[in-house]
Amino acid sequence: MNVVEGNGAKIPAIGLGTWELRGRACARIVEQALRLGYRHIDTAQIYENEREVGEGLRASGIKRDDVFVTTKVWTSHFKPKDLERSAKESLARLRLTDVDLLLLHWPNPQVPLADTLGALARVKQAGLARHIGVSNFTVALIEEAVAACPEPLTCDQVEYHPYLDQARVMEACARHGLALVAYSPIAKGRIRNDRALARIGDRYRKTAAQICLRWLVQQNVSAIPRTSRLERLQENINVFDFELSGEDMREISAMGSASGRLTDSGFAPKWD
Ligand code: 1BO
Repeated sequence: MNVVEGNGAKIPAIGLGTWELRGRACARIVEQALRLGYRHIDTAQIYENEREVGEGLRASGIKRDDVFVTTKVWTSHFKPKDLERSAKESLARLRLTDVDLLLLHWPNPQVPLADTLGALARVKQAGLARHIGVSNFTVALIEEAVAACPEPLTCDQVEYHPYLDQARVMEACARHGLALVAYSPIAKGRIRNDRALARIGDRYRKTAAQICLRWLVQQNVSAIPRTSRLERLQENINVFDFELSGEDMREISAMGSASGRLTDSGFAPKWD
């Protein structure tokens, strides 16, 4: 299996993102993904689907230890007295005794970061999470988190695709041995209509989405495309039988800009 390493963790290079998947449809696609060969499922408290992710996992018949499961603590549970309880609630919904990776979902300036990271490290030490990390952290926050966390951090999970330049975050991750995990890796579906990527795809007999995912994998990034469609599940994981040339890699990287973000972070806590 192709994996991306982050401070001791081996994260499968392609996973299934479950943001905005709910109910039966979520359980079914998780089950189908695992049956197709996916070994990495990403959920979060705020997605309100941890229960269904656990159902899909059990229905697939794949052994728990063969699947890399990530969940994320929402910002309203960042006070040390809340964090462990909230992690245990996630495990109860998933019906698991631990997760492979537990992330702080979004920076929360209202709680001192060192306090939250101390609590996150204790959750790991208690055996509830095999690895811990962060999500949506900027370069400055990665530096602060690495210095403050009593346990090694495994990754920063951020929005990343060809339209969004994340070079500085990638450099910060590499400096500290963190993996970068990309959410919205096909830019909420926009990549599927990208003419430049489709043109590159013609040369490799691959779709624009596969070119995009391959571009991420070749940068040693783990990508978690979301889909609720079986044919797209198949398409998204079929990216390990070809290699993009250096020239194509550079052409795709040149498409990105600092203003390419698509995620509305309006609901996340505000900095003063
Ligand atoms: C609110 C969800 C952003 C990606 O996890």
